[in-house]
Amino acid sequence: EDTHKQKLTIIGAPIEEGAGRLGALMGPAALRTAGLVRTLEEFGHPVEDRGDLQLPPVLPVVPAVDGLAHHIERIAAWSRMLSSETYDAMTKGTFPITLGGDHSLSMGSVSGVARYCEEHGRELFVLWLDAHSDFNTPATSPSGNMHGMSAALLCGEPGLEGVFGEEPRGFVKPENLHLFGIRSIDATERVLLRERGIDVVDMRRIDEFGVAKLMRRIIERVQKANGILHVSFDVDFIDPSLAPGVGTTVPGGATFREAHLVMELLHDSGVVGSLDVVELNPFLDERGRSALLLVDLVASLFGRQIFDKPNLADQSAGAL
Ligand code: 6HN
Ligand code: MN
Ligand code: MN
Ligand code: MN
Repeated sequence: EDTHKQKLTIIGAPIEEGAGRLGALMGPAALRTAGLVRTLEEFGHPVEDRGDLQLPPVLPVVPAVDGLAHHIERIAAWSRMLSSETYDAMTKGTFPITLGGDHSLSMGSVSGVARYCEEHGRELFVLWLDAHSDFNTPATSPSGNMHGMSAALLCGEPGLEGVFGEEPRGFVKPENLHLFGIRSIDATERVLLRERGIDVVDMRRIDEFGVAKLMRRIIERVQKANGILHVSFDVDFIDPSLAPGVGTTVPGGATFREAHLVMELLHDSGVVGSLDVVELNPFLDERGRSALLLVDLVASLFGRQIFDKPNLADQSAGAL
């Protein structure tokens, strides 16, 4: 899908219980204050803002887990709600943008996208832009914080079945998950990532080969399969010197241009079908700079260009 004039559905998910520090619940509000909706409209997209969802008064009953999973009933309620929201948005032919809120929301948002893809015979790929691999389970997590478990849940790792219970859910094939920008992996995650053969594009690889080559490889896979790419954007993908508004900063993140280039390449590819913007914690931000940078990056994903894109068909020196 060319994301060009596609209708966008904004889904606010003020969820913070999946993280170790409070404050991410203010994320959707800060992104709106920073001009997210206005910016998307500037690029010609009709926007339907569904506002912020709220937890239902009665939470689902979740059987006890083997290990540690803080606030699993609340995460389960969010996941079930968000899964039907993104599923519904895609079924209506729109592009869902889920605003967080901590990264546990992707359990729901991506699950809904996966359900849609499965029903429509489209192959789903996921680009997980993050400092962390989010591949813990209750049995392996050192913190018990569920924002560190969302990628594992989506790939069907055991121990998190209670999040959806009998409710419909979708899955991501481990071979279609691309972690990108990674620089913090728990020892237990490392084992699981290797066992499952997950593609981990860590910062070392980005340093050596550059964003463009590494992104094209992923984009070409999606294009060849006529697939749909979901982008899950964790603020801590970006270097903390540029985006301090997040609870889990790790030094050595993407630079300003690396982050923009990822978004520009994604825009030009036309394969992106849905987006999460997660982990913005306005309580930790400095004068809104992380929120403003995120809005700017989203603008690049939806078509903002500095001037020209290079002609890939002709890479002779003159053409570059
Ligand atoms: N995130 N691996 C750590 C944990 O507690 O499991 C950090 C997780 C961070 C999660 O950034 O979305
Ligand atoms: Mn476009
Ligand atoms: Mn994350
Ligand atoms: Mn992270």
